[in-house]
Amino acid sequence: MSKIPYPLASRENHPENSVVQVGDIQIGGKSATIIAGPCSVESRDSYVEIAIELQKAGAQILRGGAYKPRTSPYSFQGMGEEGLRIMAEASDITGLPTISEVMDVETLPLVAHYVDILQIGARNMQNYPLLKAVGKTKKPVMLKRGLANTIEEWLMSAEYILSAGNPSVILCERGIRTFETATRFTLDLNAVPVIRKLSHLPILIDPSHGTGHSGYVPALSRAAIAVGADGIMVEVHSNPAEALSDGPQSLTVEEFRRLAPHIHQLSDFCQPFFEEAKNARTAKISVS
Ligand SMILES: [Mn+2]
Repeated sequence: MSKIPYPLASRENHPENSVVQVGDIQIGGKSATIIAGPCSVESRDSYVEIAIELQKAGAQILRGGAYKPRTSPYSFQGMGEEGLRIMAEASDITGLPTISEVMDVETLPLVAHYVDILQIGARNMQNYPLLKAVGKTKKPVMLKRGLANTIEEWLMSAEYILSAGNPSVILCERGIRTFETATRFTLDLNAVPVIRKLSHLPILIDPSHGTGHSGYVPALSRAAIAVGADGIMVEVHSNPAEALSDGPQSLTVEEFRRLAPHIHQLSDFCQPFFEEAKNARTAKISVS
């Protein structure tokens, strides 16, 4: 047995890529997954309306925040259970699964009741009681990388969820804090090939939080697919200027409509490159 500190998350002990199944969607399968939606659920009508538009435009999973970890206690904190109920209704109407952030152990049963994928936000990446608690559920978990955490710390956090009995973990790189201030965070695209080498878990990229500027999101979305990510999660708002959270980094619906087909085309184009890399890697592991 190896001395790897994250035996369940490591590729060495699990050479094949893991695929997380959510309804008809395979995250970590052959084609890239697009998760899209507003940062926060703001009202029933606005959310249902954008969900229908996103579904038509090629989104496969709907995002939305109901419990929001905001830097300021005076900022909009989310709609809470009402927001989750709205997401469930949008899911019924569009047929798309949903993802929303769970902020604490206390509200976990509620979030797990309404949504299909539980998101652990960057600020909670090392909230160990919460990681253990989502590890005991049967819902897929998307684990965002902390904004000042190493890849090893991130995989250790994934290990908490896996070791609690939940095999359905998806990683999401969302930018780390560096000296650079031109963008909100520095999107660490290095993390994709590094995770591919170290782990079998699927990895997505969040270029919205990673850059903080909607104008940079399409380029980094395409880069995410070219570097081998299993998909992207992007923020989209029907009127970004009026958004209650993260408006500056939110695409308009029209911008998303232009981006989504490029992601699917790029994914098809890039697939053979990663297939080859995966075979090489698997062979190498089996001889060592
Ligand atoms: Mn946001």
